[in-house]
Amino acid sequence: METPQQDQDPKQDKQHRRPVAGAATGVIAAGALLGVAQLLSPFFGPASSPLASVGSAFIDFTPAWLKNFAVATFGTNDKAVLLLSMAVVVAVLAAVAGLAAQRRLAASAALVLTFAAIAAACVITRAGAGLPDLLPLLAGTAAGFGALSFLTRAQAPLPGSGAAGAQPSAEQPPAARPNRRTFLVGSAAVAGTAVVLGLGGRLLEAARNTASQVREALRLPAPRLPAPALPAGTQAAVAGVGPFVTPNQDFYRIDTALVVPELDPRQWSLRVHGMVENEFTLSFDELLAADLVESYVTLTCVSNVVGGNLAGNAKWLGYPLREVMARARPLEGADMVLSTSADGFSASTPLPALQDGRDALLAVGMNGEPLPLDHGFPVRMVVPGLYGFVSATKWVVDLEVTTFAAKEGYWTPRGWSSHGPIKTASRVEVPRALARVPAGRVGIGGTAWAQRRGISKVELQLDGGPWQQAVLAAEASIDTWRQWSFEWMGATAGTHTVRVRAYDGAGTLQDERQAPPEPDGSTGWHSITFTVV
Ligand SMILES: Nc1nc2c(c(=O)[nH]1)N[C@H]1C(S)=C(S)[C@@H](COP(=O)(O)O)O[C@H]1N2
Ligand SMILES: [Mo]
Repeated sequence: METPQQDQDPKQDKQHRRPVAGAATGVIAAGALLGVAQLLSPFFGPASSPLASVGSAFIDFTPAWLKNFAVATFGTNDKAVLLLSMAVVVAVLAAVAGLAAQRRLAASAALVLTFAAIAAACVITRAGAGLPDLLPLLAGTAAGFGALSFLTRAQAPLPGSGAAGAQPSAEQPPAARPNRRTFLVGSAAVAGTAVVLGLGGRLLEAARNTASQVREALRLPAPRLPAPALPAGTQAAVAGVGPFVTPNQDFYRIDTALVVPELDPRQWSLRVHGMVENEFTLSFDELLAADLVESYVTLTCVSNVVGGNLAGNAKWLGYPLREVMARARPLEGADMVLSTSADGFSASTPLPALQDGRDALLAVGMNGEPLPLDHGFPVRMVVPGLYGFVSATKWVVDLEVTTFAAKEGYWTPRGWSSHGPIKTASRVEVPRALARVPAGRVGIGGTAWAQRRGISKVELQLDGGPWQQAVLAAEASIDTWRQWSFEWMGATAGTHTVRVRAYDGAGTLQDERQAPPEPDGSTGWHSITFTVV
């Protein structure tokens, strides 16, 4: 065995390396924990993945200002940013546990157990989670702690009683060469195993993803009532304005689901209950066998800022919610339908919006194909005229007829409104902000929307001059957005500002006052600056 020769000399670099080794040990052990959990979680429910559940719980605690900041700053990349931040936090906590282990394994064990307990609380409070969902975390924690103590021992001799602290002293010699090799080889082995287990878990997960397999094979029935053909000229006459119908892969995605729910339609059912005369459940087959209709509806997110792109227009295929309500027969006094998704999100939709004849749908199809998984497969709600957070529940499994006084949707206790009618909005899409365009004729164009009311006029203002009327593209319906354009003939060199405003179908002018998205949708007139060269 190695014996202390001197306090400093050859071991000094070793001493300097120790904190790094401790931190690395913690990070590698966390990798082992996550790798084992990842390998096992495909055999349990979606909540059993500790990272996913911790992230989801974090999202659930996100207040309006933070959600708004995240969406405004990162847009639809908000989840990637969250995952990256989580990775950093996990690495830091793991490094702390690794450093603690160098001093006292017991202290580190207490830390690891605390982290595991917090993760367990996140797992078990997820929608649809049960006790077995804790098993991947438990097994992972055991493996992670095993790796931590093994690699800590391999780094250096532990202080004998634990009381001596980490600093090598004359009585507690620092590690010598053989241990160092054990440590490096052990670290590589544990890290490699963790990566293999994690990747194996991913493959297993993909293999067990019946939702995407069933979706691939699914043929949707033809609608009893197809959408009327789009009128000619819904696309604005200038190049560069987005497509009138948003392709599925370009459709904005906003939700609280860190991991997209994978629902097997054969197991899916919708429970309709609450203040109704007739409670019932609907299976996917029953839904497909019903009289489906098709409708173009523009969805909008309440988090959209002035000029933002959290809006999309699609042709939806679905079963009218008015038929669902007619079968349920709501009781006197009910004024809200709380729709809940498989992952626990919920939306409060005014009951009249589901009964007044608009195309409020239990949608199964989007632009001619089954709903993409991340847009709610197999079934979601689509309600014209209401922001998504109070109407467009994806992966919907439960409709409770109730009252606004009795129940709240997901975002309401987090600082957002209980109601969310869509506000009139308009934006400039071409020229792009800060674009440089050639002098002469400049095509200006964009989109405006006021679902349920329609758009009757769009005006624009160049460099603070008089308001001029834009050319409106054809209107598909009052529930879809409407494009507009304007040819500026004599554009002169220099920097210019264009500002836009819309009037809804009743002739009401869009609100000029600048307001942020929370609590019930942004307002203000969009303007951009561009340069003619
Ligand atoms: N299950 C579930 N459904 C949800 C949400 C969610 O977080 N979870 N977000 C809602 C919000 S805020 C919006 S704007 C729309 C967006 O639908 P999309 O992602 O298909 O564009 O979905 C709604 N439905
Ligand atoms: Mo939203």
